[in-house]
Amino acid sequence: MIANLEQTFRWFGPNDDVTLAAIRQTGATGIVNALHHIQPGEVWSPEEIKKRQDIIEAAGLTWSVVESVNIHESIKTAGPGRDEAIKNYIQTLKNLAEQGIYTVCYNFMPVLDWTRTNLDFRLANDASALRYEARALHAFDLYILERPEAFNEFTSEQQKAAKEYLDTLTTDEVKLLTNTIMAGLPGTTDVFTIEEFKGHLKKYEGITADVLKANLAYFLQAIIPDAEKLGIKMCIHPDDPPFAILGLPRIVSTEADLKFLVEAAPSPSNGLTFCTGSLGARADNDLPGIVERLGQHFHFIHLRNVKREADGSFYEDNHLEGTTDMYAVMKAIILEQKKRSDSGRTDIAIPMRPDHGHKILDDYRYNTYPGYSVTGRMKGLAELRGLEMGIKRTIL
Ligand code: CS2
Ligand code: MN
Repeated sequence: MIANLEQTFRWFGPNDDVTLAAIRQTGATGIVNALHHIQPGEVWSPEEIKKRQDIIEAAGLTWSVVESVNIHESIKTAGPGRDEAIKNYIQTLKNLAEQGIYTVCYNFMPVLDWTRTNLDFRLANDASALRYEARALHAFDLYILERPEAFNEFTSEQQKAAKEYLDTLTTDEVKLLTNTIMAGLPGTTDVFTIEEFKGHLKKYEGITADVLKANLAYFLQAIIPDAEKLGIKMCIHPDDPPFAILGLPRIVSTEADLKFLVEAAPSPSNGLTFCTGSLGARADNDLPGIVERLGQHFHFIHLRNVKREADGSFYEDNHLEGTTDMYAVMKAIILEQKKRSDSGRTDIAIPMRPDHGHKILDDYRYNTYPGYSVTGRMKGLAELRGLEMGIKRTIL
């Protein structure tokens, strides 16, 4: 029988309300962690890495994946300090490899990380989910951020829907929407002010998707030779949501983007994080097909589901429900594992996490990062491991 996917859980470090002891009870064996207190562009020292690794191992778990070593903005914009930031990035990779940590996730989303408009969207059973509502994002862009170009980007129908939506919001709700969209990096509670965000947008003037792609290729060509020597497996996380927002380009959203990326610096060290929740928010992404065609580059897998709506909105659904056919995705992943095994590759137990989960049951007692409840994620993980076993026993 072919090895199972490695079951992992994201942990935000000692300040996370979800303890390692709790994570161990979910059945996960691997931890996905980052040193969130170190700023992008700075080196993760061997001491800091070791300190965190010791905490994880003392709980009987393994630090399997780093998510993320974040990319400094100067690398994305090709701004001053880029080469210094790249040098530091490589040093961080060396320090991680020395501790035996080899899988490194990152993303190339300008300024923002993932974006939602509602962090407490209630489903029929009162579970709380994350939601991206197109008209809310448009309302923010047009009338709160007041980005002039937005008026040319949206149809008059979209503008009308956005205005009507905005008119229903109270002052407090406008503030909440603003803070939700302006959230900073995962693992922080930072929120950009409108002025700060406008300052960032300015730095992206003239940075088209093609320019951003060239900057990503520059970064990869600079780091991948070292990563390969170190045995580090880089795996980029796709854009969430997988389309341009707020005037910022996004370039890791489609199968063609993923193909460009792996071809920009061909190497076993230049790989992908396959996130079904992110890629699945686009109707033109064929997820099982992506596994079939690009699965050999996967070093890390995020499995979650979204329910897509006609206007580009979506919410995070139960892991086996929603628009993505999780059975077909899991089956394709298992066939990829088989291919690896048949060809003598040893990386069969690809680390997988349930990514996000709903807030259910006791989750309301914790103050967790949005999407990172313990019980909701455990439910997702439990469903996924059952699905994996069922398919493996049936087809292999
Ligand atoms: C999540 C993110 O958006 C997602 O799907 O997995 O928290 C993700 O971890 C970061 O945006 C990028 O690594
Ligand atoms: Mn993800």
